Amino acid sequence: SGVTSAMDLNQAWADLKPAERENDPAHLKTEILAKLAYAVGKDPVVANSSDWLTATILVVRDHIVDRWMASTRENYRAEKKRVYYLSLEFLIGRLFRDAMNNLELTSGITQALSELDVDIDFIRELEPDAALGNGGLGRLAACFMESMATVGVPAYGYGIRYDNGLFRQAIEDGAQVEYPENWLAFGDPWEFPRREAAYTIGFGGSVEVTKDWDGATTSSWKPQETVMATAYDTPVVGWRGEKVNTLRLWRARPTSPIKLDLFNSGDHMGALSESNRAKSISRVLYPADSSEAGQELRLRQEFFFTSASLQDILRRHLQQYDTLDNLADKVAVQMNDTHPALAVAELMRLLVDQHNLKWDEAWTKTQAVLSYTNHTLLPEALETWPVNLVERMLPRHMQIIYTINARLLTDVKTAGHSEEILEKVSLIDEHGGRRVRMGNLSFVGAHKVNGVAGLHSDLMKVTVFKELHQVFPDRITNKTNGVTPRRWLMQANPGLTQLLRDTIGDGFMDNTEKLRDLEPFAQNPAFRAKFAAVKLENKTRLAHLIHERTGVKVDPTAMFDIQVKRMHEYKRQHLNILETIALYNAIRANPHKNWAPRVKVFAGKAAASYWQAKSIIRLINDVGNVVNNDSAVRDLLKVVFIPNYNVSAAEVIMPAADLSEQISTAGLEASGTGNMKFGLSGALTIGTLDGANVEMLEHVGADNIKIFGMTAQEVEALRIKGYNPRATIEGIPALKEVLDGIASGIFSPSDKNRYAGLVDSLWNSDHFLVAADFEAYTAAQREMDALWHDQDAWMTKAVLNTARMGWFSSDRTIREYAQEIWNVPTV
Ligand code: T68
Repeated sequence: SGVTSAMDLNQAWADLKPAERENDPAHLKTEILAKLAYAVGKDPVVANSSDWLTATILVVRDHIVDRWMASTRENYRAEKKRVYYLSLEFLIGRLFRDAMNNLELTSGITQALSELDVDIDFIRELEPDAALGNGGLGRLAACFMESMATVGVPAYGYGIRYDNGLFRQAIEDGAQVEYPENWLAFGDPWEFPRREAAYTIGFGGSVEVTKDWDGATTSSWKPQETVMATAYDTPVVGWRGEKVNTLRLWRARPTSPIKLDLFNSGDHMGALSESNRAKSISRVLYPADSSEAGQELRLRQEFFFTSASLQDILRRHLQQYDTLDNLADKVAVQMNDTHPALAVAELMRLLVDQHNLKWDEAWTKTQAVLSYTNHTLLPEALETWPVNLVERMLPRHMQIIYTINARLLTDVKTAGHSEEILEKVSLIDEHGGRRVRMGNLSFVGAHKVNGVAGLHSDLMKVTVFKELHQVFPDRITNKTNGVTPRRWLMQANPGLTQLLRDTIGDGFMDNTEKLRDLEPFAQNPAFRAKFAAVKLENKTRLAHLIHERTGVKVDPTAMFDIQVKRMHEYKRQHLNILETIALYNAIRANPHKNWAPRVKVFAGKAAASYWQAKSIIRLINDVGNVVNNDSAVRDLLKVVFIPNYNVSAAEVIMPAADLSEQISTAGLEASGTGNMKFGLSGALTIGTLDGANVEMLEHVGADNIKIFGMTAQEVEALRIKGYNPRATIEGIPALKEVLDGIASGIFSPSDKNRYAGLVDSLWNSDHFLVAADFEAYTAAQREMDALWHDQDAWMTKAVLNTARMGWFSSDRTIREYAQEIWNVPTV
């Protein structure tokens, strides 16, 4: 090999432009080798794949750190307003490819590694998937963090550094089994522990009231138990690496690790119990989405991270400005759902009890600083806590909530509102055991309250927040969700990204609205062929993953019809699988008709205690078992359930879809974000007029999306009129045949009663109106079959979906929050 002199190397290096210098493979190679030796402690000849990954991540991290410090320094110098995103969930997934892409180091690092005989695609897969979230809400927080860095909003994400993220799902004998997920097993190379950033968090105890010389009273909380919150920081780098923000996650530690007196007296367990009680707060993510956990530990988590974050925010503000007068000019706090709702009471406590502000002044500031995002209208998902639990755990906060409530009710009464309205806006629900309504607390403590799609925001005004909206008509605003195009287009779909760059140039990479330039190419056969080739390549990749994880071989040229998301009855995976069974029956009855070959793909986790959702998972697997082994259907139909759906799986799945299933009961899916990821990669959507599907219809046009079924209005009207599922099912022979088949054990011959509960609930209540939408759904699917046979028409629509999805970038969403809620500039 040619040995270059050090002087030559130095000269070549000096000749490079700064950006090229960073991406220079030779230099990156040196950096990786140095990390391998000095940070990982390995000689290249013995290093394993994980060692190479760690070394490379540490190199990428180094490239972030200078920019991180520069960003932080500049925000401080320019006295910029900071945005704090409080979220109990951040579903970030892997960071390696994301960071590399945003720093534009991908080509340099790929080459450097290849010269070192390391396959980047192999080591990339070794990074654990940080699953500190359940689903859409947590993934939205992650997309927002990346977009805030991209559009130049100085921001901190605040959450909990769970030891165990969302469980790993295995499918055993067709059923979901949960295993702990240990993302920290080998440490997290991205994070920086901040031993100095630690706060005391109190629980329980009592409130002491002291009278001042002038008769004014001061309250002071004397907690009975304290826990330490310590910070771990992860840098979040925006597109093109220009700005870097911070994700700060709190870990719970005992204030005193061990009670030595107890230990010495022989009570070894007792000596550690307090320590375990403290640590348990950041031990595990609650795995239930869209349902209330209702447990004490959950409330402890909520207060723990909210209090630590607010203490940190006030400390940072005071350190810079030495006054709280300008707090609302320099600080915006976004509450992601009601999980951080205690921020309303905690900020009031800190301002009034610790910083001696007058109540009214503190209240004005609190409202000006806080804002709140609602993610669901499902009544069972709206958080409420028993008053006696809050009183016992947070006595001072309960007093503050009572005071806020008393003032609120006085104001509302004075304004002339009725008793009925008073009862609904109250922070306390008095029906059957008194409970604190966290939604109302958040609404009242915030200056803006937003829904996550147009329909959802409209429905908020007439359902959960009807009365509060009457009293505060300017507070509710809409901010339709978005997804980051860096992860969901550039990284997940490199083939399409390259094709787009070759076709319309690079503009779309900085502004996704420029994807519109693609529209004329939808009519261009040569372009459509290339577009179809990319899709086929992505489908082949997914086919491999399916084979690897399920053992089922699928044909990449068949239509990939995909529904991936959390398992929930309102999302109606059962509508999909019932229609699939009907299709199976029809194929068997008429095997030589011109069917469109389909692969039905499902994936998603069910909350461990959600029996009905688990039953649907099992049915999908049982149906797959029968259908996939039935020679009569040949390759016309395959049904697969991919286990352990997570961000990394989504990155393979989204780009490979021909058809995206978004079929929730209208009015129940607040927005959906998977719908956007699919659309961006050119999938056609079959969906109800729900959530952001409504806006997708507006953007892509009615010709390019298949909308079916009842509207939210029709759903409401049907419920009022009285829905009769039995009569509905009796009137649809194909559906009745499907349900009778399931009930007779066709798909579960060893356990004929397995689906009795599921089938009975459809006959007797069918709360999510599966039967009512069944025929419309079937008809829509047959239209998709017909369209599939006309591949030119299909691909034209697919191209137009990609071309018209630019608006759904989370950059657009974040700019709207910045302008209309946070009052911060964007670049
Ligand atoms: C989702 N909500 C909405 N909740 O269902 C979805 N809930 O329509 C929307 O697109 C998304 O939020 C983003 O706005 C959730 O994901 C939860 O995960 C959750 C977790 C804990 C408690 C309640």
